[in-house]
Amino acid sequence: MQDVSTQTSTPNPAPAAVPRSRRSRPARAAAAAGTGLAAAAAAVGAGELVAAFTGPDSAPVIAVGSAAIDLTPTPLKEYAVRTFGTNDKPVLLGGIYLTMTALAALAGVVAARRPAFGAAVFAAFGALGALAALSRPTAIPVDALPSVVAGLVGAGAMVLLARLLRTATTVPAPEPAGPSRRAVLAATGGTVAFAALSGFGGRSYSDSRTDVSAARDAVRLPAPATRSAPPPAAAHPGVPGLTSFQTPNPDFYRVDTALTLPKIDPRHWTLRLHGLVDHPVVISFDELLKRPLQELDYTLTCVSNEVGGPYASTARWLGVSLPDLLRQAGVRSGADQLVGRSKDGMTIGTPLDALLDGRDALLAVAMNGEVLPVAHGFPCRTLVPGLYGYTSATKWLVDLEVTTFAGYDAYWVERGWDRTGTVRTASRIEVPAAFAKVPAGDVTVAGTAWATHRGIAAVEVRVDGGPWAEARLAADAGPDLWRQWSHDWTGARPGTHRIEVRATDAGGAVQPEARAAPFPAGATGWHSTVVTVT
Ligand SMILES: Nc1nc2c(c(=O)[nH]1)N[C@H]1C(S)=C(S)[C@@H](COP(=O)(O)O)O[C@H]1N2
Ligand SMILES: [Mo]
Repeated sequence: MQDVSTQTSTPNPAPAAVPRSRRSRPARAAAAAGTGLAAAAAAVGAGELVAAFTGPDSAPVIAVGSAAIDLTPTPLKEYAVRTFGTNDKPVLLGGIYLTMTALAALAGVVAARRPAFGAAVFAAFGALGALAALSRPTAIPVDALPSVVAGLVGAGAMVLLARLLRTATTVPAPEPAGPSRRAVLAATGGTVAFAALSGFGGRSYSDSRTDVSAARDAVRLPAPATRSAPPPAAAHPGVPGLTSFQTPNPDFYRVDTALTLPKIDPRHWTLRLHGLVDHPVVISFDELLKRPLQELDYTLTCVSNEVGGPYASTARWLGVSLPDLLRQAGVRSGADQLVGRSKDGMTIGTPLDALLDGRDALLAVAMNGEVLPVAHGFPCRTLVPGLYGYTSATKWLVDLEVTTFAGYDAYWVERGWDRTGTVRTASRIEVPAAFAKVPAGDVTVAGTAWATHRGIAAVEVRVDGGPWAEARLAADAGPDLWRQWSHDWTGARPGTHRIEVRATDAGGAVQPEARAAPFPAGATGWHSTVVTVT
């Protein structure tokens, strides 16, 4: 190797065997990491582009995230729900992107010496994504394609950029290196531009292809065949700061495993009812709306709700009687489970006796006077009063199968959760807020209690472990709904105090004091709140 440097005063030209660089090690490492990141961006972008045609759930990051949700052990999932609440999905995706960023930077550094090794990292990424996509319950082979293409594009970009970088940093400075260095920059920039174009282009094309908002807007809801009186205004005690009795749709809690919301055009939707029935049924959305519609005011709750937690909301639902449809199909003797399947492959198993004992179970199509929002199951979901959502409230419903518990474990039961999911009696203090400062004297305490389908008979409050006092129950809107309450705590003295609450259901069962975690059958224990009286 000849020294073409103009700085001929350099006393010790580098030995020919050791490539010389004009740049420091950290700068070289940073440049190498940059090529890895650019290659990763190109991989993700290419994946998005292909997924625009194969479906948003087959995009590599979404596929890996969904597989992670399904594989997460229950304690970790509990922790995530407890810690991140409804933000668990952004946290999961953020974690995946962070991990990918770190690995991609590392791959870039490795590739600067051994391009093949860097490429192998991307091939592994692609293989992981493909496996994840194929592991989805609704997967078809083509779902692996976005990850395969992402892996190939990532590996190809990595090799290309790594080779360019190597030429740029190992040939003697400065003459031949100048153009090479510019070439690295140009190639990296081009890769990033490709990533942005394919990524954002693919995503927006995919969004426009799967958008169902126009189809949803076009749905005309027929008037209910049977109307029910709205809950009385007095169902809310009128205490400021207390949860509203009806939950507006945007405030309704949302719990599901869907990283991308299933988008279903009702014109192409059918519901199949089959299995252990005499007459299987296939029904279109239009046919569904032609059946008598009924209203149901109902408080839906989640088994993952902690004592005092927020995963309960109330809406006026509109839908078709599910028990009527089951009777029409003719449930065969021996069957004891109805499994609902969603567009995204979720399975929810409901005890048939709860569906056939006379309660108002629905195939719901509307919520608070509005067509079901996409996040809450558009175009159709089930609701069965008295059962937690995970055993009764299949969103994006496409299939109902009459079967047995002995023969089939639904998604959450497979993961160890109770197969019945009867809602446990719960009560919470909302006013005063936790750690609030309140003036001494008379303090209004208020909150919400539920034992859906059984109903609430009493709520009691006590302060600092003193005697229980019966709270004032607001007007009863029916057993399928929560019951709000208030209580006058008189003569509150300055200092820190602990208020506790417990409810009694209409069957006379007092809420147990013993604390239990949500897993496997719902949390138990009394809610308490600490306040400072000033
Ligand atoms: N398809 C589908 N349906 C689902 C779920 C889900 O993950 N996927 N989660 C269930 C659970 S655990 C609950 S508590 C309710 C929540 O309904 P919401 O999000 O409308 O409040 O939906 C149920 N139906
Ligand atoms: Mo839930």
